[in-house]
Amino acid sequence: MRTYRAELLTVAPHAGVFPAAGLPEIAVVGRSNAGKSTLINMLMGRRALARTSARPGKTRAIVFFDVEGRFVLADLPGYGFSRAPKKEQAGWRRLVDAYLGSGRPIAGVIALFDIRREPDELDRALLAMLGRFGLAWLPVWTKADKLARSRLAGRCRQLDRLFGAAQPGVAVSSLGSLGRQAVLDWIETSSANTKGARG
Ligand SMILES: Nc1nc2c(ncn2[C@@H]2O[C@H](COP(=O)(O)OP(=O)(O)OP(=O)(O)O)[C@@H](O)[C@H]2O)c(=O)[nH]1
Ligand SMILES: [Mg+2]
Repeated sequence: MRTYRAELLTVAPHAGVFPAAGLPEIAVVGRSNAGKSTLINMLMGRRALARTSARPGKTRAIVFFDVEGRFVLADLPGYGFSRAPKKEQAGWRRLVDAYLGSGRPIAGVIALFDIRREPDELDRALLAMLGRFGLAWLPVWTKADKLARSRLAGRCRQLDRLFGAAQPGVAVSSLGSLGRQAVLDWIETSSANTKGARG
């Protein structure tokens, strides 16, 4: 399996400390605990590049990774952490709005959803936000290993209908490499089609 040379650039709790924009960026978004940090590790073929946690709400900042000087992965904080106070949820929105609307060269957004969950109003609000900023997004159904094999294809079709994305979603599991190559291909194509801020 190909692994990637990726390194931590910046942990940014607010827009004032975003790294200088340069390379095309791929943002990873989703509910708290959906598996964003785990997916980044799986894609990069690295065990502990991005910090993961069984406790939701771990990542409260945007974590930027440089991947081989070719593109940037941005691990966005999760939404919908039910015990987070209102003030913190407002903080989430401000940070994510600032990032998505920053005019940085965002090549695409990987939107993660737990394959077992039904979409709710928070998911719809996120998708509305992506639409508002005109960003291309790839749906990714996480934790596919939690579902019986026989139900996988049917569930993916059902989620495709429910989310109504421009393209079918990719089922992934961190226990193996299910979906890994499809997501990597999407990243490579999206970032190749986006000019970085420095041209
Ligand atoms: N079985 C299984 N567990 C997974 C998978 N992906 C993530 N998990 C588990 O789900 C939990 C949350 O994963 P994280 O990657 O930390 O989730 P996150 O979206 O980054 O969470 P926040 O940073 O809190 O927003 C961890 O206990 C992971 O081990 C998967 O594909 N299969
Ligand atoms: Mg995380």
